Amino acid sequence: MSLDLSRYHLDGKDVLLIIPPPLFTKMPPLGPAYLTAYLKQQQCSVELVDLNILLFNKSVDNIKDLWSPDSTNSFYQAEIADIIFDKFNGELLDFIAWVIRSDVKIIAFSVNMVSIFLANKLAENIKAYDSNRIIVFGGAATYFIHPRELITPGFVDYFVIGEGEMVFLSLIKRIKKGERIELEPGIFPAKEVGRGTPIPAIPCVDLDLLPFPTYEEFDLSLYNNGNDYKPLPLLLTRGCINKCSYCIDHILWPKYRSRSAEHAFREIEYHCRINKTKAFEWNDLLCNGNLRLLESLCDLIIDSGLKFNWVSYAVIRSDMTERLCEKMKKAGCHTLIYGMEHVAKSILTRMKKFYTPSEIENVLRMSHNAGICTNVNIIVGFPGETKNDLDEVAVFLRRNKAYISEVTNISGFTLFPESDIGQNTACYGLSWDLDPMLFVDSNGLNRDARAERVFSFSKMVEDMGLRKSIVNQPKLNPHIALKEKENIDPHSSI
Ligand code: B12
Ligand code: SF4
Repeated sequence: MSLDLSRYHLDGKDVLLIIPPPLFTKMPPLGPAYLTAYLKQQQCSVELVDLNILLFNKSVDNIKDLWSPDSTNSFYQAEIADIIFDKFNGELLDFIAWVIRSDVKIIAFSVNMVSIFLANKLAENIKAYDSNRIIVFGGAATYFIHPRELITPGFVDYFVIGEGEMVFLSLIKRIKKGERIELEPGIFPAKEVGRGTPIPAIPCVDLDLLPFPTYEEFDLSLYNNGNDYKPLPLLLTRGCINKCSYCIDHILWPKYRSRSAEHAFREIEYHCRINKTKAFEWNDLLCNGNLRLLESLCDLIIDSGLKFNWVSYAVIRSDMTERLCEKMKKAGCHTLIYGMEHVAKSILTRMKKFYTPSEIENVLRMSHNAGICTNVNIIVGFPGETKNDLDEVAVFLRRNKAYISEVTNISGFTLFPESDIGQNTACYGLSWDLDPMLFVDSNGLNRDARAERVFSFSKMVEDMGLRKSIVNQPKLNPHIALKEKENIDPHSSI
């Protein structure tokens, strides 16, 4: 059965922006929403098709599971894309034919590390019909070598690296003029893959200059289908105030920058009035990077009398106060997800997290006492972590059980080669052979032992009676797994 594409009009448009699956389906994706708002403001005509939500809403239950964060534990990322492509082959080929029938020249995809594989298949089919169409990939997956260089052969003309608004506009204008475009900040021509080094886009300094998303291009009724909870994503800041040793998010989003409280509030007011929004989820890495800004925004919300709930990530910081937590609650803060990650002192130090267990305890209790649901994320198997270190986390959770609403993520430690740890493996006492996922730490803890630790810890959290949401232990690339088994050079045939 074909997709209903009747609301979209491609002819005469400068660019088609596609959101390929799989991606979350609770809310519209914020990156593409920012891009379309900016392009429209700059008089560039864009049509946005959220293929992700269209296919998800057509799926039966067992296929819907492919969209769950858990699916990366069962399938390697490229396998998920293969299954979706296979299940929806008819719809996707019809979709490609529909695109090809139009005169839109620039076809862009917003990709993450899973959807990049499906986007590449779509691009391959588009190019097979008409090699003159220009394919652009942007989004989190284009930033680092992995997965950008795992899509071989790639059918992309340009990768946009980093914040897209300004660079994408400039790229579109220059493609339209037929200009020759070489490697430059934010633009990585595909011909450079394997030889050049991409340079991230220069981040926008004054975020108030960017128009906020209105979601006019989206059919908001499609998200969180069948559920009355219809949140919209928001962004107050980009970047982080910290530089934790394992993290790549502060690299993806360099420099901590914020909108003004007034600018963010105008957006909130707009959505409450126009989109009838009753809940928001902040996509910021942390909502409490600038406490004064957070308090000003809470004041504006409280003074306006607008009533809605919001959820956000937050960091543990010792200068959070009871007064601020109470104000946040009054301003609609429903849940805070704290990136607590660990409590053992030696691990926190190596993570470059500068707080103590008693500070964590204080912040969790303060938030809980203010009436905020207080969730935590935990990383298991950090390099050098001993069984005793993890026991300290268990003891902490037990002691603070009454103040913790949920353990949201229990994640097996992921080694990103671009992180501080990945760049300084010797200092952290680890090494890897075939793939970063297969690293062995100074205590000899390998991937299998880490996975075992994740699952037994997760079971213990369950036995404690604590609610838990997601367990992350992503599946290894099957080619690498095979090579590991055969123990031969992985680069020989991949
Ligand atoms: C909030 C968030 C979520 C929320 C999403 C809520 C929502 N509806 O938006 C939730 C919690 C659901 C989530 C889930 C997951 N997430 Co997440 N998430 C984020 C986070 C913190 C912010 C994303 C965001 O909104 N950014 C704000 C917008 C404005 O920025 P943006 O999306 O990057 O878009 C800009 C540019 O990338 C670019 N751009 C984007 N698209 C395009 C397209 C074109 C053509 C162009 C030119 C440019 C361009 O321009 C945009 C504007 O500047 C990022 C961290 C980060 N540093 O970005 C991780 C991040 C995106 N998530 C990540 C991951 C891995 C996941 C999960 C797979 C984790 C898991 N296993 O559970 C799941 C996905 C599950 C699924 N089925 O989709 C990774 C992606 C890694 C990668 N290389 O792809 C990130 C980078 C975190 C990390 N370091 O691991 N996530
Ligand atoms: S606080 Fe979170 S987002 Fe910020 S650097 Fe640390 S892990 Fe990354």
